[in-house]
Amino acid sequence: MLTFHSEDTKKRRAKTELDGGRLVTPYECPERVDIVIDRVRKVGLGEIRAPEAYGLDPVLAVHDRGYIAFLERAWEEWVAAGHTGEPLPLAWPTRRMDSGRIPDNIEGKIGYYALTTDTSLCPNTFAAAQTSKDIALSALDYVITTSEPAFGLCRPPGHHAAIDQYGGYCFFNNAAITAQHALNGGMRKVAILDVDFHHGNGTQDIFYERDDVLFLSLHGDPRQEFPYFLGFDDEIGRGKGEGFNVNYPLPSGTDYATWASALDDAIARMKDYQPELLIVSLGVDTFENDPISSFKLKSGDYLDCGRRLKALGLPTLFLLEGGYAVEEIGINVVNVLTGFENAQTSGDAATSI
Ligand code: 6XA
Ligand code: ZN
Repeated sequence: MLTFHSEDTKKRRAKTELDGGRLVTPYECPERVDIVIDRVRKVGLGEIRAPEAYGLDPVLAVHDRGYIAFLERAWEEWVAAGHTGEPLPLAWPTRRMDSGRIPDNIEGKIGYYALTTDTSLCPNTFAAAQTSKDIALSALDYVITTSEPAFGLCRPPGHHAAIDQYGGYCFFNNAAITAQHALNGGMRKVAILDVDFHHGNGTQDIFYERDDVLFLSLHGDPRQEFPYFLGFDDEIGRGKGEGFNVNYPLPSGTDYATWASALDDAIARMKDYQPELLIVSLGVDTFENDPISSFKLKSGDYLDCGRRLKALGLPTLFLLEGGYAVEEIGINVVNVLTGFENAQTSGDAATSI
């Protein structure tokens, strides 16, 4: 399987994340990329290619123009205002505070466009987000041209990024950008399967009223887990999109047997939908030793996950999302990909290892 990768994704190197009331070194760190690419090389997954540049049009096809303009200038504006630390939001248009106005002050703008306090802005964040989506789009074009699967080693991740909000380490929604790009290129139906530990609230937001993208997400129950306010199973889409948004909130401590039965349900729904393309938001923070999550998947389980996905027989694009047990992230990501590669097209997909 081809991997699309660029060292430029490592140019975002934030120093701070607000976690448990303290400023810590961010879990979503550039070293994640090194660990994954080392594993891709070690197992000989396949050729590693650099991305092409796609510009901002595919981003503006799913994100708000004002939001993208804000992200492009935010760090410069923050520094020009005399600040020396990394920006975290301070005030939001929360319930009963939403006048619909966007502040002029950069601190106010950050509150307007931020979803969470965990994600600091820093130099090169916009450049890294651009490279991340170029990786995703290059991998998409390869999948469309060849019908072969591909892996986009995206960083920063994307699935929390909503139409006009960043957070949860995400700025551009890579899965949504590629799905929309595929539709604009002539496809009629795309499925996005989000297997990251956290609910893909951003992807849900972007396609919530649409029937040309089936979005399915397996994740920690939002009553207990970030992002807390979306990801419930009664969020099924709205209007034309009703029935095309499927959430599987799962309890803390979920093991592979429970997780895989939700995956099988998602696979059955995708079969019924008959998409022309499968995009997998591939987070491996479902791993038992992940530092910020609470599922109990083991490294070998990711091979089986890949095998089950292969049974769909669809052109498939894998895009990296979360996963922070940095020693094992490479093994776990690449296990999904090799499990997929090595499976028969049909037949043995449900066999456990
Ligand atoms: C709060 C948790 C952020 C989760 C980011 C993630 N700091 N999303 O992995 O998939
Ligand atoms: Zn996650």
